[in-house]
Amino acid sequence: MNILVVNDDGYQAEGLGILVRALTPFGNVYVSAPKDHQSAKSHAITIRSRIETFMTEPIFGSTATLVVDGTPADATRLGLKVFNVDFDLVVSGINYGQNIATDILYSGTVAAALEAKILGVDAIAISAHNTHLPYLYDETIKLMDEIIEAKLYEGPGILNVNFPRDTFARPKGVKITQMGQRLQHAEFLKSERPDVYHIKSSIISYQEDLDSDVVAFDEGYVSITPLIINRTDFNRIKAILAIE
Ligand SMILES: [Mn+2]
Repeated sequence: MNILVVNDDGYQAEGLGILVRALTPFGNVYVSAPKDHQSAKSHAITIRSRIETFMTEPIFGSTATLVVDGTPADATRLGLKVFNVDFDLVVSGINYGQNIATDILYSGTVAAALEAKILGVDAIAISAHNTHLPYLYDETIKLMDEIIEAKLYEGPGILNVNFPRDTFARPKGVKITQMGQRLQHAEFLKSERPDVYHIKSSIISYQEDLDSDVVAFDEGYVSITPLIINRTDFNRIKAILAIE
């Protein structure tokens, strides 16, 4: 297999190294990653300025490594273009920090995977509460083995994978989940200047469905949520048409 690894934490991130090392048993692993930290940049793309890139010494046992002075989605676009390779799979991560519920909307990790799918390559996004978890390397190999063996990565959208809360010594298992409802509330912190703002995100919890990624995260399971690109609310189309 030819696998492209991308991320949003930057090419020097610990989680990227774990992912690359975990994927090398499955094929040739190429890396295209942002030069700097690009978390919460969502699906931003650079179209009004040029994007500088450089090839660096292949990192963490990869075949080749491209560093992109741009966003996560830029890194996906350039990785697929610059390496003269037919990629079978793009894997994004492993992100430092979970991407569950509405985190997904802000996530550069998820967007980098979605961008691959938009460009016609199957993709998986992987995130963890933190990337220092000792089991992360072993469990990622195990998980990727199951996903690749069963070709679970093939589909109309991407898979969004999250490792559970870091209070668990190991994941209890894997659950197929749906996106939860939990929200990030913008909290305005005190600032010395009235024209300077410091906005922090704080979590607003909901009564979640039992099969949500939030519940799996809190209860110690790896969650796999299939995500699609088309956001149309088909039920609402039907409801509106029924009124007319
Ligand atoms: Mn990140």
